[in-house]
Amino acid sequence: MSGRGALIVVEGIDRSGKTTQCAKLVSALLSQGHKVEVMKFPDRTTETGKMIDAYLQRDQTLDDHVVHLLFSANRWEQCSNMLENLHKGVSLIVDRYAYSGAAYTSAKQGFTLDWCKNPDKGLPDPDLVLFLNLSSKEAESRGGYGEEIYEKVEFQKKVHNNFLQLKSKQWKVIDASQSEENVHREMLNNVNSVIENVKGQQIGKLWL
Ligand code: NYM
Repeated sequence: MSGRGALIVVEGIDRSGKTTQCAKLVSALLSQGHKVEVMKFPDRTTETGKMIDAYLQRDQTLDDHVVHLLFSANRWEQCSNMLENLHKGVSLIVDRYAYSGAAYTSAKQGFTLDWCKNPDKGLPDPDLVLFLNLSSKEAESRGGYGEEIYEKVEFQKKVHNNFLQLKSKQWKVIDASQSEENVHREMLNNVNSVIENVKGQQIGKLWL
């Protein structure tokens, strides 16, 4: 049956397994015959993405408000492309989205969750958010964090709490401490039912 694609977002703190699971999800969906594409935010290939990348790698200092707005702009750049794909019946698996934007910036001093959500209001609203739930301690034990700017256990703990405050009815919290295969199966089951259910539904606007 034809119909629009589903917008599926995968969120979690650093090292919760998002990127591995997105790849497994896409290949499973493709082999089931679905039209599907994977996307990742930040998209480091665009002009805003290059500025974000330089900031994350500590090559460039930027005001925290500016960084936040760059991350949001980096998503808005893809908005029309995302809507076009969804209307064509392509489902999108998105590795991080506006929830990361709000959860990371609001872990910084002087930022409220409410302020952080504002620039992303009106983006396409996900049909499903798969939150890979892992404690910051457990995430750190997975081989340690890298060199990027937010990769510190205390900061990740705040980010984790912020994510949980953003939970809404489209969210499914997945225990990411399970085996890779179990996490995959749980994600795939949720995605399969959402792809079927959204076909006749309109695409909503995030946080509006
Ligand atoms: N990040 C990601 C933000 O701070 N705000 C955002 O809006 C997004 C999408 O960028 N530590 C942070 C989370 C990560 C870092 O992401 C880079 P990744 O998935 O490691 O490339």
